[in-house]
Amino acid sequence: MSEARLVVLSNRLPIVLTTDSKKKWKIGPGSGGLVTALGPVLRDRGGIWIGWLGAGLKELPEDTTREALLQEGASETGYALKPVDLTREEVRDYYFGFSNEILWPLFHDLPSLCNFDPSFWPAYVSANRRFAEAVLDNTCEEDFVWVHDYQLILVAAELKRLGAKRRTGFFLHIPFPPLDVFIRLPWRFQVLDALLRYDLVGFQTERDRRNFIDCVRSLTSGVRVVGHGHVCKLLTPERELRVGSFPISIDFQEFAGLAKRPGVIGQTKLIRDNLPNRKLLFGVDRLDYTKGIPNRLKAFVNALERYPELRRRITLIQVVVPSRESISEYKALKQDIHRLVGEINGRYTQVGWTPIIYICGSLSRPELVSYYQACEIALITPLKDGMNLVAKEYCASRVKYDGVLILSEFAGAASSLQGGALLVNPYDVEGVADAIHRAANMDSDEKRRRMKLMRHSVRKNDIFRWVSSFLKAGVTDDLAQFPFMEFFVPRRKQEADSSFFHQSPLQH
Ligand code: GDG
Repeated sequence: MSEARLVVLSNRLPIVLTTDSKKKWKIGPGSGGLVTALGPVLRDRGGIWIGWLGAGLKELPEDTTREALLQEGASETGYALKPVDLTREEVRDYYFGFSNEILWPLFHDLPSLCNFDPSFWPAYVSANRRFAEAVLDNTCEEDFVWVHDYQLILVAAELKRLGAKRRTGFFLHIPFPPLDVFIRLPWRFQVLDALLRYDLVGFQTERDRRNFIDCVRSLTSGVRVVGHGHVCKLLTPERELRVGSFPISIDFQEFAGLAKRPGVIGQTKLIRDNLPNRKLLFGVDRLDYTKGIPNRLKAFVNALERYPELRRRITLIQVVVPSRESISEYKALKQDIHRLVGEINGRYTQVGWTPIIYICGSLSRPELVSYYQACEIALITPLKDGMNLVAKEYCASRVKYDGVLILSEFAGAASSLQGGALLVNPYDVEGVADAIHRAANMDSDEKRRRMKLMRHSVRKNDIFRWVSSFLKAGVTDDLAQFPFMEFFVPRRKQEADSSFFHQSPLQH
C-alpha cells in the first residue's frame, strides 16, 4: 500500500509563466496565500496540484515542450503539477459560461445577472469529468483530494461515476446563497447532490454553512444534522459527511514583513510626499460587479457633497485589476467606472487636488503593500464577498497600528473583523459617506484600539491555521493514515497534544 498524499485541485494551476533574461520560458509558483500555505505541505510528502494551465501555454515557442516546462516548474515548486486539458469550447461554456455567468452571480445573490443558458450545463459536467479523470490517473485510493471552488463542484460525483474511491474535501471560496436564491438554479438538485458526495464540505462563514444546510433540508429528504461547533455531520439516507465553516486568511507575517522592508517604506514615502496634507483612502479590487465599485464612488461623492470640509483634504486611490473581460457585464462595468471617475474628477478637481487617482492595472505585491501603508483609510465595500483578503492584508500591513478599515457587512471578513472595522451597508450611499467622514476624523487612540483588535485576529487566524483546520476536519480521526498531517504535528505528538491545531505550523 502506498503512502497517502495530499492532492489539490483548482481550476487553474497556481503557476506563472515568465521569460528570463535570455528569453527562455520559465514556470514559477503563483503568489497567493493559498500557494504559500499549501506549498510546504505538498512538498513535505510528494503532493500533487492538478489544474488547467490557462490559455498562456498555447503560445509556447516550438523548442519548448510543455512537459519539460512542467518538470522544471515542479522542481521549482517542489511538488508535481498535473495539467488538465480543456478545449476552447469547454473553456467558453464551462468556465466563462456555467461558472462565471451562472454560479458566480447566483452565489453572490445577483440572480438577475445570471445567463441560464442550457448549453452551459453539459460543458460544466464534461469539464468536471476531465478533472475527475486527471485525479483518477494521478492518484491512488489512499490519497486525500482537496477540491477548490465553484468551478469544480461535480468532481466528487464524477469520481464516483468513474468508480473511483477517494477521500475528498471541497472548499467554496465564494458565498453560498440563501434558499430563495439557490432555488432558481435550474440544476439545483444536481448541484446539491454533487456537494453531498464529498466527505467534507467547507464554507467561508457560518452564514454560508447555514444557507447550505437550509437548502439541503428543504430540497432533499431524510437528512439529519448532528453536532455543534464549526464542523457538524450531515447524515443522509445514503451517506455521511462533514460540513464546516473555515474562514480563509492570509500569510500575516509576509505582509507585516514586507511593510518593514526599506524598499516598501521608500515607496510609501514617495506616495505620501506626492500627495501631501490630505488623508488617503484606498480601494483595490478585481474588476467585478460584486466588489461594489460604482456604489463606492457614489458614496465618495456623497461625502464630498455633504461634508464640503473634506474637499482638498481627502483623495481616493482606486486600483482596478481587469478580469473576465470577455463577459459583457464586465465590459459594461469597466465603462461605468471609467465614466463615473471622469465625471467626479471633472466636477471637483482643483489646482493641486484631484479627488480620485484611478489605476487600471495590477501592482506588484511590494507596491500593493506600499499603498496599504500610505493610505490611512481602506474603503472595502463589496456587495457580497466570500471573505475579502484585501481587508486582512490591509490590517497586516499597518504595522504602526494606525489606519481605519471601512468594511462592507456583506464581506465574509466582517465576521472576524467586526470589532475593529467600521462596518457599512454598501448599498447605503449616505451611510458609507458618513463612515468616510468618521474615519477621516478618528483620533489616534481609537484607531490604535481598533487596529490592534483586527491585527490580533488576523495574526492568530492566519492561512496556515486555515489549512490545518480544514485538513484536520477532512481526515477526521485518521491522522496516522495521512502522513502529510505530520507537517502540522510530529506523529509522536499527535495523541498527546490536542491543541496543536491552534498553532501556526511556522512555529514548528
Ligand atoms: C475569491 C473570493 C475570497 C488584488 N489586486 C492586486 C492584487 N490583488 C490580490 C489581493 C488579494 C487578492 O488579489 C484578491 O482577493 P479577494 O479575497 O479580495 O478577492 P477574489 O479574487 O474575488 O477571491 C473572495 C478569496 O477567493 C479567497 O478565498 O476572499 O471572497 O471572491 O490577495 O492582494 N495583488 C497584487 N496586485 C494587485 O494589483 N499583487
